[in-house]
Amino acid sequence: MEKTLVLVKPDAVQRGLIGEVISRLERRGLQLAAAKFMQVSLALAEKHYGIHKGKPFYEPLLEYITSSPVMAMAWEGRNAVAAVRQTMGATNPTEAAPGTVRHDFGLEIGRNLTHASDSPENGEKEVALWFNKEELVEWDRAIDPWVFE
Ligand code: IDP
Ligand code: MG
Repeated sequence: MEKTLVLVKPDAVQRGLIGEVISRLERRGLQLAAAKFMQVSLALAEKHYGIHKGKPFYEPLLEYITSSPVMAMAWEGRNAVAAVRQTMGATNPTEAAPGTVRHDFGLEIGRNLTHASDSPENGEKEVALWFNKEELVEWDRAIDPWVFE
């Protein structure tokens, strides 16, 4: 099943929005595969955001993601990557669609509340970067026939 990494970033944790984000993904029908509340090390932040190295927002981004704990999660489901990106909204909260997390709770790109993998390949890679095999829970969910055709 397709997996995606979701981070409830430090701003959203500080603002008490962990439950809000989880609730939206749960209600949508996505299935939780792993979760941990953690302080992100600089080394992990650099690996996770390596693709942005050299960009003007890279250093502030590392500072942001390591500034306070995050809630890291792996979610799965058919088309989980696209579905979760849609629920989070566009990177810049003032461009995110109403009803998305970033629109509903954010105003600035540098405090945009969540991370979500941007492709199935990156979903696999990022879940593997943040979670080891024992942390990933495989379970059968009784409501699946009522979510997936
Ligand atoms: P994404 O999180 O929607 O995938 P990316 O382009 O991958 O967006 O950027 C990663 C993160 O870097 C964003 O979520 C945001 O926190 C931060 N970021 C991106 N562009 C800017 C910017 O122009 N200014 C400040 N922060 C930025
Ligand atoms: Mg990205």
